[in-house]
Amino acid sequence: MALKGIALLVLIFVTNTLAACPMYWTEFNGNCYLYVGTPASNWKRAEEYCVNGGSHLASVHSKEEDDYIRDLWRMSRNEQTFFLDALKEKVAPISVAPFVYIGLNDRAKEGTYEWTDGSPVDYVNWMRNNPSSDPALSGREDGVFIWDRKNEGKWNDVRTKSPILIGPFICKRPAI
Ligand SMILES: [Ca+2]
Ligand SMILES: [Ca+2]
Repeated sequence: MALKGIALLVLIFVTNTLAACPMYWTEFNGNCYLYVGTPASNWKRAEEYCVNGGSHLASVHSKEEDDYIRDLWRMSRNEQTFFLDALKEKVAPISVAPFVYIGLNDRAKEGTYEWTDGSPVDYVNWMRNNPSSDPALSGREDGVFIWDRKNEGKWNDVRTKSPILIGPFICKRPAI
């Protein structure tokens, strides 16, 4: 009996130790998420960072997942990671609102959106007037971030290689 009890405890210990997600990642509905504030990056380098660690920029498939990611970001973010203050004079103040990169993009075909992790596009949460309706703009804006303009946390298509839009991002991988 005692041995069985110990075996059960060991099993619980091992199960908990071999958590479904790597250290520092958080689990939600069978996936693991990592908020990365450092290094802050543009969309392209953010995706490269995730890929180097065996993941991709986060894909979002439901309002629940959207809310989860937004909460993770709002809890984790440090306003110091936004390097835009020095640019207030040069860009519209509106751009200073916090943002976080996710994996949605239309790099392969303009106007056809895909997730970098290859999952289907079955949910979107675009900000009004996005993706940009001006073809000159949308043709250059092929990555996406969640933007807290007016604390709305909606999605905006943006340039993937911007030297200015340097910010945090969220990587996602399946739980083990
Ligand atoms: Ca585009
Ligand atoms: Ca846009």
